Parts: sequence; C-alpha cells; structure tokens
Amino acid sequence: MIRRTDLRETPAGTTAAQYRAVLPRAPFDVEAAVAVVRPVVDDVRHRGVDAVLDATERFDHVRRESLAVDPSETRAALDALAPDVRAALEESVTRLRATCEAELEHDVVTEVAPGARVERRIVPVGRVGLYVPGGLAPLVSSVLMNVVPAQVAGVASLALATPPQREFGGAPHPTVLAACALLGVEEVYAVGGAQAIAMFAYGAGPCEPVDLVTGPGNIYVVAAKRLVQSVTGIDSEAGPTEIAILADDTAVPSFVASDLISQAEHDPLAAAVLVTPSAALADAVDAELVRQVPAAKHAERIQTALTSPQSATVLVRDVAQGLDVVNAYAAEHLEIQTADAAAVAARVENAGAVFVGGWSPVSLGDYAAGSNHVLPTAGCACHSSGLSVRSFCKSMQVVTYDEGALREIGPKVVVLAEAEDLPSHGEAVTVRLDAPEEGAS
Ligand code: HSO
Ligand code: ZN
Repeated sequence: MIRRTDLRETPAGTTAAQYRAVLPRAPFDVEAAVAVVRPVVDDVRHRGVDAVLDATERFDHVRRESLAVDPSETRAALDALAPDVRAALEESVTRLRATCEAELEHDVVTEVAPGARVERRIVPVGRVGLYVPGGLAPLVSSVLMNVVPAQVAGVASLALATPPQREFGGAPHPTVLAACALLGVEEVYAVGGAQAIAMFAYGAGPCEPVDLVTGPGNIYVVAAKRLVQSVTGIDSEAGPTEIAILADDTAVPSFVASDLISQAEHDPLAAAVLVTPSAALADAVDAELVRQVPAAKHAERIQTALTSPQSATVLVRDVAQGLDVVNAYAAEHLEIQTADAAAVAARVENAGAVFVGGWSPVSLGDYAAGSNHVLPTAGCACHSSGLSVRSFCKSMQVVTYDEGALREIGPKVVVLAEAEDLPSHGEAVTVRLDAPEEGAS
C-alpha cells in the first residue's frame, strides 16, 4: 500500500538536501492560493464588516446578521457538552497549562560593567486573533492549543474566529463554542477562511485589529496569513500534517501502522513516513496497514494519503542512518520506536515534536499530552518551533547606564562611529563626555 524507498546503498556522507530530494512532500502551492485570496483580503480591508459577511455567504453559504457569537450561545454550548468530553478537555487544559507555566520565560538583568545594565524584559503581545478551522473535522483541541498558551503568556485581549456551519444554523460547531466558554473566551466570531484572517489583520465591525494571528488552517488561510504580514504577526504557515516514525525490529507493527493511519486521517495530502533498518518490520507494518485501513471510518482519505508520493517506507542500513534521514526530513511529528528510544531521541535535531517510545503516540500529543499540536510542517522544523507560551511573548531590551558607565565606554563608541563615518553618532556621546562631570565642583 505504501511505497518503499531503499536507501541502504546510499553512500555515507549523503547530504540533508540529497535525502530531502528522495522524500518528497505533498504539493502545497501557497503562491497560487495567494492569487485566489488577494481579492477577498483587499475587499475586507476596504469594506470591512460588509465584505466579511459577503465572503461568508459566498464561501460558507451562510448569511449572518453579525460576525460575533453572543457569549450566551457559547455558555449554552458548554452546558450542553457531554460530561465525558468536558472532563477530557479539562484534563487536557490542566496538562497544557502546566507546561506553559513552566516554560514561561522570565526577565533577565545583566550587569555588563559597574553602572551598566541591560535587561531583557518579557512582554505579552497585546491583542491576538486565534483561528480554529472547521474543515474536515471540528478541531476543538486546536482551541485549547491556541488559547491556553496565550492566556498563560498574559495576552490581555484575545479574539477567536471559526467558520459558521450550515448544519448548526449558521453558528460555529457547538463543541468549539463549548471549549471557548470553558476557557473564558468571550470574543468569538463566526468567520472562517481568508476573510477571518483579513478581519483580524485590518479590523472589521466589532473586531479591532490584532497584533498577532495564530492557528492552523487550510491553504487559503495560510495564503491570507502570508498576505497580511505587513500589518500583523503570524505564527507560521502550517501545511498538511506529517508523521515520520523511526522504528527498528523492537517496534510493535500494529502500533506503528495505527500511528501512520492516525495522521493520514487528517487529509489526503497528509504524509506518513516510516524509516526503518528492518525489512521484517516494514513487511509487518504493510500487512497491518492492509488490515487496519479498510476498517477505518475515513478509509478513503487515509488510503489516498498513504498511497500518494508524500508517504513512504524508507529502508536504511541502521538507526544512525535513519537519524540522518529523519533529521533531513524535519517532520512535523517524529516518533522514535527503537531500542533505547530515549538515547536515539536525544540525537534528533529537526522535528516539530518528538514522541519517544511505544507508549507516546502522536494522537496523545494531538489531544492531551500537555504538549502543543500546532507545529512546523514542510521542513520548517529546521528553523522554527511549535506554538508555545513563547509565541505570545516578545522580549525587549532595556538599557540603563549611569554617568560613570557612559564615561568609561564612551570613547570606544566614538571610535566605532568614526570607523563607520557616522560622526554625529559619536557626537551624541561626546556632548555628554564634554559636559562638566555631575557631582564635580
Ligand atoms: N495532528 C494535528 C492536530 C490535531 N489532530 C487536531 C487531531 N486534532 C496537527 O498537529
Ligand atoms: Zn492529528
């Protein structure tokens, strides 16, 4: 079912770029989508709320009176939520909050010389727009993954947008609304797609512009995020989900297969990649896929994802070469199911998140591990991190020198200013050095 790529003969010294070339990714042409969404984004920018309502009618086939969801509606959704779903969401929030609180960065003061102080001050972003997709599934877990780190970071103003659904009378999915109420999010908009991102960036009707937009979405949402970057920050351009599994013959084939299937369930463009030195494991996983896929509810999209070129079983000589392959690929999610998994995981350099050992499936991280599931895709894990409390903070340096400290370093500043032929820079220091010393009689 899943194609096989044999890299066992690949010479030592194969570069990351060479490995990347044999592990293709799904087509994700954001530039083409930019051309599609530009008129929508421009319209919202110029006509505001009317443009958002028109786009909602056009794309979601819902004509709403207003963009905002009344807080009484979100509270009613929480009251109607099944108790077991509520308990699961609450436990997920507790774990996520614990990691966010532990990861919150603190101010750092460095005394670089007597009287010379540089402080790094952490400040939360003022206003954030969180996007929660509708799409193939109501991603209620994405509400938690966005809201909790923003709240722990101390973001004062938080708005959430999620598409209206025809089957719920033009309101967003009730479970998504219930999660908003659970977390105390009161500013909720029934707006999806590119128009939601434009609404956040430029403001529309009751929605004031935000400083930062975060959250996953389809290719049109990603394209809109790319377009609004001159006026607002964004978290990342998330593409289709990816799972890579580095496994040896100690792995349980049914576990490996079901984890590949779990992420293939998201999208026909999802990527599932097994990297293994064991041909026996590869065969056993194949057999499991043949057994498990037809029994899955979303068998069709799973089958498409697994049989498309972005998915593969990659045979390697040993775990060391497997590490080279997975580090080059830089998957959104990487599982390590090998002997001494912790030691192997310690050698991973590029992955959005790493799941260590047979008892840490990606699905756990999707919902309730305490980790965040908004992660870099498409190889961006080489330079970017997943969403975290840090994504909602900025740091700024605060410089405080007293007179003695400036007198000490000042001549060196003047020398450097002259070396750059910017003597007026030096003058701003000299004018002080030439002033009578404070405290001198
Ligand atoms: N695996 C997805 C997140 C998700 N899974 C939400 C289920 N719900 C991207 O990391
Ligand atoms: Zn998932």
